[in-house]
Amino acid sequence: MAGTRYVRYVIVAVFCLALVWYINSSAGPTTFSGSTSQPATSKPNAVDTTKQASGSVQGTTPNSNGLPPAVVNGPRMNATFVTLARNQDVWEIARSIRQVEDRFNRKFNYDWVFLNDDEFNDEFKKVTTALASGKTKYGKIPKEHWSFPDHIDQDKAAKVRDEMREKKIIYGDSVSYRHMCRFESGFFFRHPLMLDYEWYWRVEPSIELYCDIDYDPFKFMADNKKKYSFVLSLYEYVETIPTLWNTVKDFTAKFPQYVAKDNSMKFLSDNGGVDYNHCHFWSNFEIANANWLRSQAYLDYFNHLDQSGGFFYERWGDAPVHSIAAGLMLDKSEIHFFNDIAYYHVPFTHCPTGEQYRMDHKCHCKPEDNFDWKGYSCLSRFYELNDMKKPEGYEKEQN
Ligand SMILES: Nc1nc2c(ncn2[C@@H]2O[C@H](COP(=O)(O)OP(=O)(O)O)[C@@H](O)[C@H]2O)c(=O)[nH]1
Ligand SMILES: *[C@@H]1O[C@H](CO)[C@@H](O)[C@H](O)[C@H]1NC(C)=O
Ligand SMILES: [Mg+2]
Repeated sequence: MAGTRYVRYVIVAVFCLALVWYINSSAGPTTFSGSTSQPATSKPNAVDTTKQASGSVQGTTPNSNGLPPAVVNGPRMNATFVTLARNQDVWEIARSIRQVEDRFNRKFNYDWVFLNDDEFNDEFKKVTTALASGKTKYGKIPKEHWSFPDHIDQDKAAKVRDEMREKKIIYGDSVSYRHMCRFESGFFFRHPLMLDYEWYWRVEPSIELYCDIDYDPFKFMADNKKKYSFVLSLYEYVETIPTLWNTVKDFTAKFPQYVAKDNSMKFLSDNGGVDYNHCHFWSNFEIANANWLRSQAYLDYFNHLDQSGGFFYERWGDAPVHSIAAGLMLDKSEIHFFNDIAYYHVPFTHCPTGEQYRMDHKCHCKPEDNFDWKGYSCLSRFYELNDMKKPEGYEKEQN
């Protein structure tokens, strides 16, 4: 035992001496100029940045070894990013755009539509246009899409907000949050700027993307006949939607022709549709087909819900509204789970299960943060409904 310890001391001492010699022998102070990514053992001091910038460096030749193209070639889909935001969200959305561009869009350059109930200011436009690689467009939401419909009883709505404030229900006392949820449920896809596109990818402020996306998810959706997609799913706060399911049942009784034969009822209900289990796709991320939302079926659905007043007499979120529509009116094969889009929106993370997978896609999320298999996630139901095999190691991520 004592012998091996002695040998270890000698090795450590020799290593330290070698390190000191190496540091002393490298000419000049050690600088870490960010642009090169050489292994730590090769000396960066040979790079003269003043010459490099001048453009005609002696002995410099283009790399003809076939580096991959900087931008992905091939067709683009008729698609856009869409963000609803206020002027004061500018730095939060700036972070989101940076991440989406770094991980995906710098290679694809899709457009970006920004919508607001107010006029966007110059700073917002300047910052977001500078960060986005595609065309940026800014739209003001028409008043009718962001206000109380005539049939809403204002006193009744105000009383509900007071009650919800007392009960400390999240956003329960907010008028603007209700307008936002109603707008995202029934109007954003009908904004004039959105009519130019078939596909959209919704992005909110302060989200994160954790893995490279090296292919085009819009094209994937089109090629595989998908209409709606998600990355996180969970249970809705029941206090915000007490009568939503009954209102949906009235709708399907009135319009049975809109219910898909091979639907995802098993994701939404544990007793064949009698009760809602509150599972929904988290709609702050969505890649979906806007023409589906513009279909008569979806518009009839939205109008039916809107007439009931639940956006104001309760606090219906666009997540359960979209999810129930997708779950009942789409074929279950038309809904896609994007396992490869690692994502964060406070407070939940989708970090793909499996180390090899995360390495291959250059992910930087913390595996323990993955919400997929936790008790409050609905992803298992989606897997079971669609006979999908859960990834290896998922059991270890359940707690
Ligand atoms: N223009 C505008 N956007 C809003 C308003 N309220 C929320 N949003 C946007 O609507 C989305 C959802 O709002 P957020 O505060 O993130 O809600 P949460 O994700 O449910 O906590 C985000 O993209 C916000 O920027 C509003 O009053 N005006
Ligand atoms: C894109 O899709 C929208 C909605 O379907 C359509 O109106 C528009 O003409 C399409 N644009 C192109 C270039 O195909
Ligand atoms: Mg949000």
